[in-house]
Amino acid sequence: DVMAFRTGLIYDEQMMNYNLLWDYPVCSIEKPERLSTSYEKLKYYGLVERCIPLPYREAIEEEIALVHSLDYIEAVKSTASMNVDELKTFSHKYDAVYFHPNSYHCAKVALGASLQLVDAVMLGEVQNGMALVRPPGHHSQKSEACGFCIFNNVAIAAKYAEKTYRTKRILIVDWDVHHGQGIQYIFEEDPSVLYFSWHRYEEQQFWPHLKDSDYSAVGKGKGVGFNINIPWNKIGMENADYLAAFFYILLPMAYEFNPELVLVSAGFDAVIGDPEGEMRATPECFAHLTHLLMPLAKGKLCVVLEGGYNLRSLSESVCMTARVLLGDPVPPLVGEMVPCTSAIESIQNARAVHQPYWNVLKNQDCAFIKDPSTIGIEEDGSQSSTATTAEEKEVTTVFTVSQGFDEFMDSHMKKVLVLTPRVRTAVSGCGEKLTILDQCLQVEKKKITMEEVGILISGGDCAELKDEYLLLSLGKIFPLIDKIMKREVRNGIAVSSTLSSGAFAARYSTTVRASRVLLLLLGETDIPTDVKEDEKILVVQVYGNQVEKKQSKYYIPISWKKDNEWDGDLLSSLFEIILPLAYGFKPELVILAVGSNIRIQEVTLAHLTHFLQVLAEGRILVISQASDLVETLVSSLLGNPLAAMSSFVLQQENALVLVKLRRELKQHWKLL
Ligand code: Q9C
Ligand code: ZN
Repeated sequence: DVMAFRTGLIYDEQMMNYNLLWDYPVCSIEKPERLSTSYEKLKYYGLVERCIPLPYREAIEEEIALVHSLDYIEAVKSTASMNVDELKTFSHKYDAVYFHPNSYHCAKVALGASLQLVDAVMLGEVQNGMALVRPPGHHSQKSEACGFCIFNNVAIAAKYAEKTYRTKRILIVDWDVHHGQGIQYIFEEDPSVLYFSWHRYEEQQFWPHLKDSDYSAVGKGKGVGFNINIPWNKIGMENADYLAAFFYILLPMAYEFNPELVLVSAGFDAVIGDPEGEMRATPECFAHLTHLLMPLAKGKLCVVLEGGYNLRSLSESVCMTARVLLGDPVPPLVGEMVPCTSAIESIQNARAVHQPYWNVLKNQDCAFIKDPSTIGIEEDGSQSSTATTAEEKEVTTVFTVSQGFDEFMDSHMKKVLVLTPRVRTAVSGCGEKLTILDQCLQVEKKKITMEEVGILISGGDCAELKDEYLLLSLGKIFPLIDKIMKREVRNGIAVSSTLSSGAFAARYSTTVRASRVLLLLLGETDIPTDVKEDEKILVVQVYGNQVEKKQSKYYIPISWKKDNEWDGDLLSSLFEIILPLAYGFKPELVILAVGSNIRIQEVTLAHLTHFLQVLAEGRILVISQASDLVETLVSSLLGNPLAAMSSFVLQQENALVLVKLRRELKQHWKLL
């Protein structure tokens, strides 16, 4: 099975061979067990054997010098022969870092491991991968160690990729809870690297206390617009806050940027239980974040460990990330999916400050909120009305880190660990003899009668039922839904001559234990009133012509003003409306029905299909009206890497449609 072996893993026990040799509480949390515990847990979940082990190596001086000064490299080298007193004196020249005689060697291995991962991904030996390394890197600077970091692994990896593979655009996503100021400083004048970081900030009260960490630091000179900071001014940020940052900032900008490689500065100190971050993301949040990054850069994704100091939170989150890299389904998120006021403020301010540099933000609501330096700019009252404050949030669990935390994690992980159906994709009556269909399970059609269908949609206009093509389509679709809901397969696809089969499919799903179904229709068709009003079915219909359709709570039409080439518009509406809505709705099945006469490129549909798999543990049924889309759609359902989109534009007229729609939706829905 090709797909099972696509993720590289680098780990070596050598990187555990250094530790703190004197009493220095500031640094005591950065200990060798961080690595061993993570690796043990990967073994425990059977993930190590599913990855391709990649060999580590020591980085050479020339590579270190891609970022660091020769003087600094010499200074670090000299620590290898220091005694404890000398090490202590040397360490205290820097902020929050310690050296050990083996630190220099380990720092070279951590960097070498990161570079090996970049090589394997860039050469196509693996699709993606993870490097479990210490010391971490993102705080270290040209001539400075800082915050447990000695060499800047991820920054050097980016420079190395540019030099070795002529990579022109690299996205660095820093999801560590601290600001990777080292990475920011290295690339702030460089437009070839888009750096994104969220971090605990508390109006500069939190370490490293830099004004440079605020959202106003957008890059300098040629690099202006290529540095994105999201400062968290409150502790206790949750899954919804992190997802909101991805949907409203990172994903739109990353699509416009169109990277050729994605590097993740993957600290896991924003997870619940971490003593440094004091945030409340749960481990499966990182499964979601990983899945959301996978469509970029044709799936070239390198995850490099940074921080993470609660061994349980760290190791569970590492496993969540690895599982999704391997293509496993994304576990559901628990809890109410509403970001807090403070998070919205930070996100909105980051959008506002970046608006001049990014087309995708140009025609959107991007006013600053409560920014003392921009007197005269009004607060966006509509935004804050849907949000809760951190205190208002329903606190589902109360524990102290020492007491009850493991019980919390045990029960939590039990709830979210999903069993993967053995078969990924089922197909029914997809006609053509495509080789890709050999990787799928072929499902037998059933004979469906008018009576069976008649009871699904009651009342009035069932003229459709006279259409024997509809019955034939449903004969393919219903068995697929049965198999998906019985967890025999993860997802499925059928060709249907009529788009209205989507509504019948959704209705049928609710009779076979799907309590909530998201039905996303692309194209024109009439939807029966009782499906539109069914609170178990959230219908979103996106189409290109300007037919007025009446919106209601469970029926959301998105009608573009400009009806050609709405590829970028569709993905924007996905990020900023459809996914935020869906996260709140928590569907147990997603049905995507794709009409044949829509003017959307195949590659865009593949991206859409990938993103929708972040919901409902990947349970998705795709109905395609056109049989020539099957190959692309199946490939996305199978979890294959996606081609890059040829362009990503949110058209001005259509941006206005989204702005208006968001305002209206807030009446009914607490949006992410
Ligand atoms: N009062 C990483 O997560 N804390 N580094 C210093 C000083 C340092 C974190 C507190 C935290 C460094 C990679
Ligand atoms: Zn950190």
